[in-house]
Amino acid sequence: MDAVEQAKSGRPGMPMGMADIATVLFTQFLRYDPQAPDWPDRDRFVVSNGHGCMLLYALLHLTGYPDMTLDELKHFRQLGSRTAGHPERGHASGIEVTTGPLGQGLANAVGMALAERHLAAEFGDEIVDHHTYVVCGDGCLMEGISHEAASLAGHLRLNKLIVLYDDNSVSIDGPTELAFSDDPLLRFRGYGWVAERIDGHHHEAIADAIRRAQQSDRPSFIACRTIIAFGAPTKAGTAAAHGAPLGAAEIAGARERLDWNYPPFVIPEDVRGEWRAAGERGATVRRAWEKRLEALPAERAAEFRRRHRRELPSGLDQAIANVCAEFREKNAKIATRQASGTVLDTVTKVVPELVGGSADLTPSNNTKAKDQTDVRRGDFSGRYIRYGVREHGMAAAMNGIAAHAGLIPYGGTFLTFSDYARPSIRLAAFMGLGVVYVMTHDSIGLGEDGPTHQPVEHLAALRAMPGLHVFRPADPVETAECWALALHRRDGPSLLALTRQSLPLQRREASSENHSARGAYILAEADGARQLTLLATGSEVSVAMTARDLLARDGIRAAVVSMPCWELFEKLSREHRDAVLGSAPRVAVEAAVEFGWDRWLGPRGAFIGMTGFGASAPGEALFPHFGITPEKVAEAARSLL
Ligand SMILES: Cc1ncc(C[n+]2csc(CCOP(=O)(O)OP(=O)(O)O)c2C)c(N)n1
Repeated sequence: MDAVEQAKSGRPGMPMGMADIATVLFTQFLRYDPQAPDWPDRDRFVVSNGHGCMLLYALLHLTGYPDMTLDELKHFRQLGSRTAGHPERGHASGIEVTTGPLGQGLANAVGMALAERHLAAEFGDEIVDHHTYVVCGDGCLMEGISHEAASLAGHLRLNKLIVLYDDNSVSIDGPTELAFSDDPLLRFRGYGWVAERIDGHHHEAIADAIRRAQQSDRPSFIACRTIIAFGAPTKAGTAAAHGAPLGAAEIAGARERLDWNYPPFVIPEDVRGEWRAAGERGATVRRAWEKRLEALPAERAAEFRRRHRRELPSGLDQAIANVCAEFREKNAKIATRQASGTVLDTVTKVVPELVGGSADLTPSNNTKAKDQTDVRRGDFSGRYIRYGVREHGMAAAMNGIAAHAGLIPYGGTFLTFSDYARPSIRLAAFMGLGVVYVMTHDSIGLGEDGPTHQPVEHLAALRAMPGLHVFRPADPVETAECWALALHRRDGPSLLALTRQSLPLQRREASSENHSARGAYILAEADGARQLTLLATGSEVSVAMTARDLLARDGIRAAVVSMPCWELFEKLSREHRDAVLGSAPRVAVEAAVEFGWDRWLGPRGAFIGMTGFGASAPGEALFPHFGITPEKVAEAARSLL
């Protein structure tokens, strides 16, 4: 309450209401070591109700995390402090994931608990055996994502997942009864969890419930009845305490009620000593774990360590080169989704930490490699996750898997449903997690499913997101290259937009260089001095190539630039970009809306693409219907000369 007061902003209610729960958890149960915060077999602790982050910061300080100094607490919510307004992964050790958008943390925790079970199946319980604890509030449970996450966790019986729900019946608008009359216990039991309600201010009751949860064969949901802003004389139990500093009088009253006679930011030595002792408990457990890791066969221990350093195995690049050679040899005329499936068949063999999945579109997304088996309740050794029709839950779980470390998650759906996953994609970008999205059916080219399924604004929307690499490969070889780039990118997410329909092979010449790594490159230079530059991505690269031929027949010299990844192209030097784009007028073609293309078109450019939603018809009929043809590109090009 003092830190919030000092910042003149923040949420004191949750930290005061959940302090008892957190105290029991951090002093009696949670396995952590502030001196080795990234110790792989630590318990994971996620604050899903991230607005209550001052609780986490206080715990990290009290238990002795070196980077969470008292000064950081005093600079809550100030520029450059580790104590941001919501917990941000990377700002301080002990912050497992960025939370704030309600419900995300709970869904991340499902991914963490899943990663734990999978790695335990692979490396043994001696090496991987930890719990995932989550605190969440009413808001997390009201959010739809909590349904997807809890339903998946219940289905898989992730019994080492323990949720402590801040059951305080208050949110921002007032008492939760204004908008919320679910019975969360019934709801979670319905998902296959064990659920109980306890007094969240009664230390023994909390400890007993956690003990029961640790023994459970199902995930556990513990509704802890609490009073928001516990101790505040007039604001406790009311929405007034949720989101604003309490004020001097209320704080003075709380000090009196809680019998706390110290000035702000003063922690008496005996209190600090007890907390530090709790923080030191974990060191012995961690050292014992390190001995067990050392006792593994050297090769297994090295593999475990490699994974946790987020280092790729050496065979990946050769595997990609082999797939590219195979595509060229066969002159593969296949859809890029199919090419992606072929790439996965190969790379999953050399990258054992790759765990795939799809939101119930496996046969369409081509996400399941030949030798992958399903992750199942009771047997987590498989490397393919059936996420069910839960795009948002899948994307959030993948964030949890990536944040957990030891595994690289990828997951598929239709590109149009990136909207259903977007809040979690944004958090992956924010946290710098190396998640890979396999998003197929990337344009009107998908055909008959019609405009609900045909993305038009999605590429623009995804490209607008800082930190996300959006790849739209033009053929099988580019698809393999883009996969290599996505896998090598261990500090941020990548999205592959892939076609349903077959495409001709564009990259026939053998080359050891990954052309897509430049983001955009000259696929076909003009025969002679360049008069025009045609820019295209994905399936429209072949449209541009045919347009180039049409123009050549009229003696017009055009180059085609394939642009599989704008974000990588932007990273090149200006000179390099200028050399690719040239100074001739440009025409861009992409079966999507124009939004964003102006930056590449220059003052004299033209765009061929979509201006509204698609239509239901075979894909081959839709391209001419919407005027996305070589003839239209050539016509636009001629008009610029
Ligand atoms: C997705 C999302 N929507 C809205 C908000 C804004 N918000 C922050 S806290 C909150 C109310 C949460 O209520 P509860 O979980 O009961 O928290 P408590 O009042 O108990 O602290 C809202 C709407 C948010 N952070 N995330």
